Amino acid sequence: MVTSAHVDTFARDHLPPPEALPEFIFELPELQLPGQLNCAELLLDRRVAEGDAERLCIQGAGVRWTYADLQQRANRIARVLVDDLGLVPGNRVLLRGANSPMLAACWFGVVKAGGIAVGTMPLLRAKELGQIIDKAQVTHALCDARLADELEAARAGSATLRHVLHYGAAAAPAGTVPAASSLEARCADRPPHFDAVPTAADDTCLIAFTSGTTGVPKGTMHFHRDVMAACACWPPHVLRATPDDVFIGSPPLAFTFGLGGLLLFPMSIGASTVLVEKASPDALGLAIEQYRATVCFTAPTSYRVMAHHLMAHPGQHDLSSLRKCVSAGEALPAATRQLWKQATGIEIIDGIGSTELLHIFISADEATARPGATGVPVPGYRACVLDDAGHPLPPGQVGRLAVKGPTGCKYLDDERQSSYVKDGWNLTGDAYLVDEAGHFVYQARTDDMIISGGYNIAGPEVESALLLHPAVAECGVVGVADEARGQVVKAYVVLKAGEPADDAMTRTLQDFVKASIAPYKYPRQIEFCSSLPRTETGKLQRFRLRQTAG
Ligand code: 3UK
Repeated sequence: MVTSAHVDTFARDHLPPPEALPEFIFELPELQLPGQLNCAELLLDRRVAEGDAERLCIQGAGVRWTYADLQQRANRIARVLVDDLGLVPGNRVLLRGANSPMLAACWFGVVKAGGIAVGTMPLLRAKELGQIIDKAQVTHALCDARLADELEAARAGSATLRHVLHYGAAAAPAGTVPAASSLEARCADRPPHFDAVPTAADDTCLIAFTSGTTGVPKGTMHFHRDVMAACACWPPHVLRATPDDVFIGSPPLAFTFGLGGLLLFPMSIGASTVLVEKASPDALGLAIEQYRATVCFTAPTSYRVMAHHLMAHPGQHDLSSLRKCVSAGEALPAATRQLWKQATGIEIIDGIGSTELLHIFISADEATARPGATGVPVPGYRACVLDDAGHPLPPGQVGRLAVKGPTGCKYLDDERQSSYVKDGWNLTGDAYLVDEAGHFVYQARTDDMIISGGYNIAGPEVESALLLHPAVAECGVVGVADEARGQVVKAYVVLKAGEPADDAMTRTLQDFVKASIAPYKYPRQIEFCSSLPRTETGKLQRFRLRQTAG
């Protein structure tokens, strides 16, 4: 008999009804998971029990923790949550902080105690935190002392959030938070033991809010089994890292790309991870060098900036420790793949994932990577391209990407479930085609397709063409309203330092695009700017470019 350990049944009560769920597939032998499991126990306690106690687990913020160190910290945090703050299994615990070892310990403490971790991006303000707290009915929060203010403002307006503890007060100005709310102080006299709550495989352990560029945030619920399924699919089949690898990267742990790549995946194989707070391309480059990191996760733009830097200042940085580089979050332009290979010799592993599916479901390893294509379905997943009526399209035709596998969309109490899931398929909102060789080729977000003079034009294809020009640092391409053509293609271009933003440059770039892709796709309008609007997870906010264009 499998029984839920959740005393607080909020998550189960707010799952989509069974008929609104996607189909789940568990065909791989490694996806035959037991009905009762706690993913924190499998990823942490089992490692310690099976001989990895003294192996290096997490570095960052001046610390080096073994698996046993992390376990003891997580256990003490679990004890404080349960004994001091009355946490019962199923309660939602908000986590707020930049990536750090302590944030990772909090995640494991919450999940071992049967709580549901609700990660939040550090830059969120009180209003956005308030939306998340209300939607997930958050009862507890663990927060970096330096980020206490906005959470305090959100708590003042919340009927559910009762308990907030802070960590890292030593790094914050004196008096920022009351001494009584120090998580470390409360942990100090706790026993370092805590038996993981024996949750059901389909008890929720995590609610990830989407980094969506528009609209009210959606909470995606993930079960303990989803975490183990994500660890069993892409990492061993595509990434193929080893226990000696040192993981590093920029995505926040509140973003499932970061949670998987920088915490769950390394721990699932007994490897180690580096959690750095500041992960701008410059800081990331320095950290790779400092920690001799071997596996890097970041967004395409970050690879582009790092590559330019490496080539402009040869010998200044030593990134020779790197072995594997993963790109996700948005499409990887062929120009960026090529640039990174020139700068480091490494073929990037591209992968498309989503918050709804937890992690990457289409990808290609170094050997099978093809410039301009994302890859093929990850073992464990199926994917196809459908027309608007939901029928599969033949190779070469552009339609909606549809995916199913062991993980899938489970929005928390949200009507948009029926837009993401149709006939058992997860519809990611991306326009794709499958080429003759079976590679999935990204076109655009379906709502970003530009229709100009009767032609369908994918903005990212025009961006990729522009990025190949040596004067272009970055760019974003959108459709803007036009009386004659419905829409015209407009490019926002950030030039490299010293390049002239004049009419001659406009014509040069237009001719350059016309020479490399179908001429009707060239940007009839080009506006030079100093930066592009991006989300905290590195995604270009095309809707903001469209607003600018009016
Ligand atoms: C886009 C990509 C082309 C695509 C994510 C890896 O990005 C992640 O999750 P989000 O919910 O966004 C999902 C959407 O982002 N996208 C992501 N990766 C690619 N487009 N090529 C790619 N390689 O529009 C997708 O629908 O923020 C990525 C792992 C976990 C994640 N949550």
